[in-house]
Amino acid sequence: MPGIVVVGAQWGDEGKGKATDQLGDRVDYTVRYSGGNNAGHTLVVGGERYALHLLPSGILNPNSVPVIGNGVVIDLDVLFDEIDGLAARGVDAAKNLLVSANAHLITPYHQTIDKVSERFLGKRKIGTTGRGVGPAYSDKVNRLGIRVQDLFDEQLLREKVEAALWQKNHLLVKVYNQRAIDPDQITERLLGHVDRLRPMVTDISRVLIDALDADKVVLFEGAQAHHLDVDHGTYPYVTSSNPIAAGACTGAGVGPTRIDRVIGIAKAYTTRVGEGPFPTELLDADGDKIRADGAEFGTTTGRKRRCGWYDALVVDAAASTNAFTDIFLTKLDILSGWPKIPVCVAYDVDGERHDRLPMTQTDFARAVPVYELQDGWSEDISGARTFADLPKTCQAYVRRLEELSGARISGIGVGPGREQVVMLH
Ligand code: 2SA
Ligand code: GDP
Ligand code: MG
Repeated sequence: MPGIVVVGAQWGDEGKGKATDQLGDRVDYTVRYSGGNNAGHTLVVGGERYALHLLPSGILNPNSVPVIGNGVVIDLDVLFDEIDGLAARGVDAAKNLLVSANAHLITPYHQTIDKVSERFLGKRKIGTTGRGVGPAYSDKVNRLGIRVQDLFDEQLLREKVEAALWQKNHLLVKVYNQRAIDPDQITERLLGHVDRLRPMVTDISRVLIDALDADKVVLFEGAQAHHLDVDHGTYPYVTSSNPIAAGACTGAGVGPTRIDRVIGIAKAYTTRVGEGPFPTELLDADGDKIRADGAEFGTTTGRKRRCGWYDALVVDAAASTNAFTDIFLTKLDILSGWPKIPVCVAYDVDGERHDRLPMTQTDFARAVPVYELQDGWSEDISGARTFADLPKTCQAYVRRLEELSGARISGIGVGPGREQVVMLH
């Protein structure tokens, strides 16, 4: 089973980092294919917590080659800070890391534009992470982006930075009331990374195709999630890339027939960070309790995550579009102690019942959840290692989610630690 994709089934932070790490020793290559350092993937190994933003979670597995694909936008300052931070903790992330020559770079002007445009949007802001991700992807699509390979041609780099800044400086000065950005300063800053970066840069598509041909196991690690996908998510409240499974093909350069398994990662409840519709959101003390119990704060920005009950329509939509072969259900332990647990099984939109996501965002934003009440359990389940260890009502909760969510559940997270899992298949 050589090509595996891990995808978030909700709005991110489902525990993709931990799920990726779970596949552990069997994986030869771990590939980030979308997003940038807006991501925050947390792993807890031997009691040590690692929060990764740009490097794939496989970095902690010494047998797996970490790869950054062409679909990722890279802030080189962040990349090398992350590598140095890991080195200080005894992890040599630079040793095997491979970076696509076609990946685009996030530069300081992308961060500036991200922040000022959010301010400018006011009430209509997206709630971005402010890391410059959206503006870097805009430049990519607008054919004004700077790619990793441009660093190796100084003259070209200077011309490209100048071209990219020409329009932006007008905008920054005239519309956003900011200072113009000096292209030479940016170019020098980028060139400062060249020597360290050069040995890592390669044709990632070729490397991965050769690996797959040799029956190596390649794990594509999604960032963000289905409902933050720029095409399939709750647009415009989305990120600017394609986190969906198909994004692994464009973002790493492998054909769809190379993907054998797509694992959807779904939290046992729902969270969202940033703006946008969220039908099962709890704006009361129950939401606060889930946030406190689940430590639901942004791994990158520290922002409070919005919390709510499990929404089966949200996961079902992700299961269909991504063709999940199975689901890894995370954070089930956080639901211990609720006498009854509501699960959203349909929406009411202006009196009409919807069993699937409505077609338009106008309807989705007005959707009122129709809940089914499941019996809860009071036991601490963080020590469970087999399905039989779980209380009967907890087993029934899992089975009901499985029926509603469009794919079989193959594993369950019962705590943040690497060992805190119940495997079903
Ligand atoms: P951006 O910065 O342009 O990608 O923001 C656009 C939307 O995408 C959301 N987004 C995320 N949602 C969940 N988790 C993310 N990573 C961090 C984490 C988030 C954090 O692991 O906790 O620390 O705040 C992530 N990255 C982007 C974002 O909230 C916007 O809604
Ligand atoms: P990602 O972006 O999908 O990788 O998720 P994040 O790392 O942003 O957020 C998930 C959080 O939940 C992290 O702090 C993980 O350590 C933690 N986590 C993952 N799985 C579980 C689980 O099954 N139970 C508990 N209690 N925590 C978990
Ligand atoms: Mg996260």
